Amino acid sequence: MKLIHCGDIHLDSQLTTKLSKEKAQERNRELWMTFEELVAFAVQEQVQVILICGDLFDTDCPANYLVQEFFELVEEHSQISFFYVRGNHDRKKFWKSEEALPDNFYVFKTPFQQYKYGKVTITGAQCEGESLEEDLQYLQLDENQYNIVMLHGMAVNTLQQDSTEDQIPLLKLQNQGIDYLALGHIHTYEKYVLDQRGCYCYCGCLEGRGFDECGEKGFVYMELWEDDFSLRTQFVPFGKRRVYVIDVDVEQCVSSMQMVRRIEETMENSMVREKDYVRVRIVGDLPAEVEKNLSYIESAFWDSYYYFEIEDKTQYAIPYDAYQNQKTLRGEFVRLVEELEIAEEEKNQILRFGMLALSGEELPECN
Ligand SMILES: [Mn+2]
Repeated sequence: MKLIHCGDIHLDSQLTTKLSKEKAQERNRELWMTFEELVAFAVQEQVQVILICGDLFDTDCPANYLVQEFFELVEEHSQISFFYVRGNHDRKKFWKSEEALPDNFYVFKTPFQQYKYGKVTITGAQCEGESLEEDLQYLQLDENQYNIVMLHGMAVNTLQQDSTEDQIPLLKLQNQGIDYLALGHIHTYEKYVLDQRGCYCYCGCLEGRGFDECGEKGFVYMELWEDDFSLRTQFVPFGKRRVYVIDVDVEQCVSSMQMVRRIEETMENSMVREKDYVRVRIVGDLPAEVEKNLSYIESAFWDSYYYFEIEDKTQYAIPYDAYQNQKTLRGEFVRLVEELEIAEEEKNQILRFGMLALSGEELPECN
């Protein structure tokens, strides 16, 4: 039997913090198209079951047309069974009545409701705040079955009282007969041992949408042999675009133009493709008088990538020692700032602007 474990598709995302309205719309269509492609992959590989582990939609109230398209896609593929648990982003049901759901779309109306699929049992529950721990009393698995459990939330060893996240108490899921705990919520693929019998796995999201979702995203392709319950899983990188954060050391650069050149060199030797999201983090120590124009640097790359931004992590290297005994205005200023009880980063900014002012330079815009 072949299955796909996916989740965190986040259809109908805002995406406007980084992208223009038009691009955000385009990207939202891409999120949908990638999901369609996942279903096409399932057809091609003769997958029988698709597990969707929450956050199918980014919102409690997704656009009608998307809900319609989703159900149409499900109905068009009656040979595939779709199982779905809701996540923290799509906590509410996006259907009007359970009777109207497609026959091959399965939801868990009561905690840990079970569906039998030959020797395979698929069970799941919605993680809604504190309820999961109580709901665990309803988890009763037949150890002669291959047991897949679907949940959405943060797997923890001990429950944190002050956490606002949906927490999955891992220790209480051990030795319950679980073979594969299919999880959603963490946007990166991760797979671990649960107990002597089973494993737990986050499939990650299907597409990166922001800089907290770097690298390869995709889904888990599962092949299960029902005669001996052996399982082979494989993470399948998917999605149209990838998100990268790349550090570029600009320490020896004395101008913005040199920084651009340095970034170009780094990008040429990277895996980044034109269609990707890129954040270049410039790092290194710079002397105070270096000309550094972030918007100039950024604009040099705007047309080369789907999205490009610069994050400035450079430090102005102030040679404190050199000013230690200097009886000059500069010496006095450096010593004064050095003694201030403020964050190093703030000191650094003050020193830079001060040194620039003392050399008669015009001050760049400061926040
Ligand atoms: Mn989530």
